[in-house]
Amino acid sequence: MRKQTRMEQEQIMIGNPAPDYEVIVIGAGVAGIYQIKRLADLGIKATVLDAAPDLGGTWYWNRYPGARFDSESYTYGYSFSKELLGEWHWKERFSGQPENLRYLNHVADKFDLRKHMQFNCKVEAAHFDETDSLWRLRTEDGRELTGRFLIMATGLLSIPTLPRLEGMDSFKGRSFHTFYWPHEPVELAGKKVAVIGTGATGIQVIAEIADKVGDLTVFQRRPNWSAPLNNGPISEAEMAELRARYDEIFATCARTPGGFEHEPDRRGFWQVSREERVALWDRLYEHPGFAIWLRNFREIFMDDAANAEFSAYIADRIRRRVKDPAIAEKLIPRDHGFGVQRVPMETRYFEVYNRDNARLVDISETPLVRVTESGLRTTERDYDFDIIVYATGFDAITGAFDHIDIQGVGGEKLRDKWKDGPSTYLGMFIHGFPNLLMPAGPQSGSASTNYPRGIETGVNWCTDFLEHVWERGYMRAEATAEAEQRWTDHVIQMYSVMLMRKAKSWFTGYNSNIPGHEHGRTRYFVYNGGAPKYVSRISDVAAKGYEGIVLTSGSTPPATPSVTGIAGVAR
Ligand code: NA7
Repeated sequence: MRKQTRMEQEQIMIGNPAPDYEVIVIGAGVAGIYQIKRLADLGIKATVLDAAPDLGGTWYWNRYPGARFDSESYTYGYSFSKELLGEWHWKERFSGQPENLRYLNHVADKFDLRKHMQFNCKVEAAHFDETDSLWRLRTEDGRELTGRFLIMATGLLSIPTLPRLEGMDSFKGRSFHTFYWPHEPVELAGKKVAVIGTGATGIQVIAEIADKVGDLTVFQRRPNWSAPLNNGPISEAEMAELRARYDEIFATCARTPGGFEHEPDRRGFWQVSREERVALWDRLYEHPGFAIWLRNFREIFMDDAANAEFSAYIADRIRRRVKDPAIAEKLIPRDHGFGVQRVPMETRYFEVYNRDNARLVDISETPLVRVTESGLRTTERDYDFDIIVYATGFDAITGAFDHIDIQGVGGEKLRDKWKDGPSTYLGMFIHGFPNLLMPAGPQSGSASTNYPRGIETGVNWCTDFLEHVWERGYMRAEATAEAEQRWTDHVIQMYSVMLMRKAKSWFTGYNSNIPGHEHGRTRYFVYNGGAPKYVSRISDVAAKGYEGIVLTSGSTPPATPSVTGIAGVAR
């Protein structure tokens, strides 16, 4: 048993152990920043812990060239403050990492939030204390903190994963995962650079550095469907127009399944002629952002034949852009259709392969064998490099949870409970882990939609929930097993109609670099019902007095829930 700290002993002696904080938030990214803003406004004693040296989460870490939003900048920013909306000028339609990080810092400074944040503070363990109904956290530097509520704002893609290749430590040049791209400028001119991975990250970094390096070699295991981002600057005048439309923009985002300004074409794929379909696609190919994905016919996501026709259209686009027909064919995915994996948006990506200094190595044909002192070896030959860039993805969605020793009631470990995939109630609660909230958790609406829009929804809901709890003097909140089962079943059932259920993608939990995450062992990570339905579900739960959640005043829950009903979780 863990030895009690002096403070704990004193608290127990006075008979009313008070936690250090009413709320501890883990993660100072987009979600954590807004969460602490809401809590600070309420005057709640709360803190944010983050392992990084500063705030920003995703935008603190991912400093690789080309890192930028695929969401329209003005739909990515927070909507909670008119003053903030009025003063911030997004310089590009799809803003890059440096500006994004500046924005988050501006928000934190404007609302004086830094004083509530602790950096270089890596949480190693979080154990629920059933006697005192609070969370006991231990940080890497040996500190212990207690909080009545624990809010996980740890991000969807915050644990990068590397290939498991022999010799990775032996390489004499520089190598890094894109997530850990160095903070100081990396000299690329004249350098021989390898990029492994052609997901959203690889596609961004490859296109950005191709004309800056001496020589670029891309190691591609599977191509991804990708289409032009069509980025551009936002002038002062355009920004003024956008500001005037903010209410309308956010109202549209709230109405659309993806939480973007993009609304699906509801005419019906098979109800319009082939010529009309192609006319739409020609327009969408030139349209900025995810339009090609989200303004398209909805059948693309569910109907194999519709998806195949559209995929063939995009394949032709790729053939038109890549001069060498053999390379073009290698860049066209064969194992999945367009849009069933997360669609990376690109800026002159396909043209990279027309350059004299760039080459594509198809490692599905000639797999990587090992890393050598001077570069990479495939089954065919050795390659020499100065820099190896791993754009190899993340232990997505649940990775950040698995990296903390989270223990709930009876010492149950969350990583054991979620061994084969997450199960949650509303993507916000976990049965057996009382007083733990996830404003943008697995199986919530945020992961599959415009993330900050989902985050604001989740944070607002969680904050309202906590106010409900505090106003009534409850100490403990836990989702019932039944509520969690029904929600998880609902999430699983929604996958069954989506083509994406078959995808080898982080949306289904696939990651070849993590044992147990092989393709076919589907993890039901995201709520696929779209933002409006998700909001309607969680609002309904709140309106019904937070049904599915047992709220109790004392430390130990009663045998029969005293407050909220546990039957009839809204479906
Ligand atoms: P992704 O989308 O998971 O892509 C990872 C890429 O790395 C993908 O092409 C993988 O090929 C490749 N990969 C991974 N491991 C290996 C090994 N061991 N050998 C060769 N190639 C490998 O991650 P991203 O960072 O690009 O994007 C993640 C999200 O960030 C993105 O969706 C946005 O929301 C932002 P595979 O497909 O597995 O054959």
